[in-house]
Amino acid sequence: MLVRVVSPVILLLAALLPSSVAAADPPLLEGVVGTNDAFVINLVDATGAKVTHLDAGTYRILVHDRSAEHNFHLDGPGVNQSTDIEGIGDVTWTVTFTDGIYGYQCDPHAATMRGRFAVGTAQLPPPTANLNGRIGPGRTISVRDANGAKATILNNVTTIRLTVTDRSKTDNFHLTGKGVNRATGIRYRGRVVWNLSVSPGVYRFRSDRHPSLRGSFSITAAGYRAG
Ligand SMILES: [Cu+2]
Repeated sequence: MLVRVVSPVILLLAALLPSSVAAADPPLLEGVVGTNDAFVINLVDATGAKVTHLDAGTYRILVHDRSAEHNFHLDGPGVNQSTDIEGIGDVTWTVTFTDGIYGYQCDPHAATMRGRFAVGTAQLPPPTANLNGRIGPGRTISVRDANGAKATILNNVTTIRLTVTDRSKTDNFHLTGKGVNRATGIRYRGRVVWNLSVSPGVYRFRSDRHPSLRGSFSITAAGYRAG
């Protein structure tokens, strides 16, 4: 039989430590959702500033869930805590954040009631992605990022500023996806800039004249609970 033995010396040392050292409280953050049933969710630090980046470590999260229509759901690496939708009241969670992206949201209204922050070495990507679309010269079509790399997966992007350079008189550049359906004219040659609101999902681009000229990229929303 295993017996856990605690040294009397360690117990004595613990008793002699000043309580401020032995029991330092983790930093306090405050989450608020649904004040006056408004569709507003927020996470702030001790100064009242919206949380966008935190050092890795342990924190206390005091959540004020003020509405029976909304909840507060905190999600990310090693953390998944939420209040009831119907329930209201205050609750304090003690959580440990590690390097990565965390999100908070109201589950029934996650499309609009959400926020996110980065911890440790992680950084939030800019919510606007600058991309370059190109059709022609010749039978070529592409969408590339500011560094010239092919756009494949864009994480947590909500808007895209897409500069389209159309160098073909016989093809156009046509982008489709959730909330987006934009095209240049087939005979048009020139440069246009589209500011697009995008949602998680696949966006496809093609020439309407030559459907084999096509490609796609995806928007993802890591740090948020799906649905
Ligand atoms: Cu809600």
